[in-house]
Amino acid sequence: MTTNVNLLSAEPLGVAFVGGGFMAAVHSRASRATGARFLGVASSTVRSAENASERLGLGPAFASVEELFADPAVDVVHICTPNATHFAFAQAALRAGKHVICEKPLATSAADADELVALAADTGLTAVVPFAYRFHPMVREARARVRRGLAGRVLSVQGTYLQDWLLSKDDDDWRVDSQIGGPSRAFADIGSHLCDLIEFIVDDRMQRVTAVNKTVFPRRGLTAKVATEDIVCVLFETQGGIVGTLTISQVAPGRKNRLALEIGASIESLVFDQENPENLWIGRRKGSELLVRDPEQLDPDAARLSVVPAGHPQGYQDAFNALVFDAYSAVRGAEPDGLPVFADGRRSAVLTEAILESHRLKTWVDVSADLS
Ligand code: SOE
Repeated sequence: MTTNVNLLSAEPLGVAFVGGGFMAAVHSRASRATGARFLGVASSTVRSAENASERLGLGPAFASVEELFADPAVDVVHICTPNATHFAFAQAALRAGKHVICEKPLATSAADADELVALAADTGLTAVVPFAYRFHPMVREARARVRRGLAGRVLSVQGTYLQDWLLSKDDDDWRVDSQIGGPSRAFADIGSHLCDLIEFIVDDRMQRVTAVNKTVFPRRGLTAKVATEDIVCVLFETQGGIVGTLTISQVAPGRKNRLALEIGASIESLVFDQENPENLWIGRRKGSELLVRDPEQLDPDAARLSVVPAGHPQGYQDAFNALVFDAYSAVRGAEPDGLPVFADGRRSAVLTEAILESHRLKTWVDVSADLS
């Protein structure tokens, strides 16, 4: 593992952004922290690119996304656009020789995600999907405890990812519309993070899944016919025999972004809640403890991601900063442990299709073909 590539002393990378919404703001703050050179932004119209450029300080507005991809000074492209556009933009960026950080879901079908993985491998370019929750120090601590055997053998997982921003029938967003957001909403948007995090921590893969999905509002706001799900309940079993349940909802009152998991192993239970990311509850038959982030008490992988001393809270943006830092280090030739790449985005697309199929056919879906 090489992680000590010194980004700050190297020639700054030239970066550009496609899209100018909430996620572009998060990406750009993380990119700025590395000292990257901002070369501009493209969006659906020149006017919205200009607007994003002014609001976020991204550099000049490109007249088109093609012009952005053709700029030889651009080393890395951040794709932060609605889901249905990710495939074509990521493909064009790789073909133009750019390193890519593409928002999730990487693609709206597993077949498209396959193509992108193959293209990334052919070009040898760095191709990252920002499963940023992997970059919380206490997530790394949980992973290290499983890896080092401190937690014992993992037996069960209980995961939830709950939000309430789509609670009312008047709430609407492009993610609701399957033409723009893709065939799955709650699972592809947030369930994907949850599954990625579980597989990352327990170092095992779901082998079969069964799901029940619910669309609470058949029409919302401007969307006349809602074909995407508000709630998903999943039962799964991993290749290594871990069993688990997941509840994913975007209509859970009072829950803003509650990704929470409980890993039940034979010696320890490990509980992480991304709304309180400085803590990891470690349950033991005797002597349970609430471990509070303190680099001096953490595994080296978790301590590496602790950017401020204990007692100075870190959060979501810090995790994102760490992801972008590691992605740029990979562009420089490092191999940072735990960097989520296009293969992880593809994995998520495979699970998304399995969840939709399981709900449709009211049956278990075997995803073991994806494990070889
Ligand atoms: C909206 O549901 C959203 O912003 C997701 O798209 C993000 O991936 C998640 O981190 C927070 O919620």
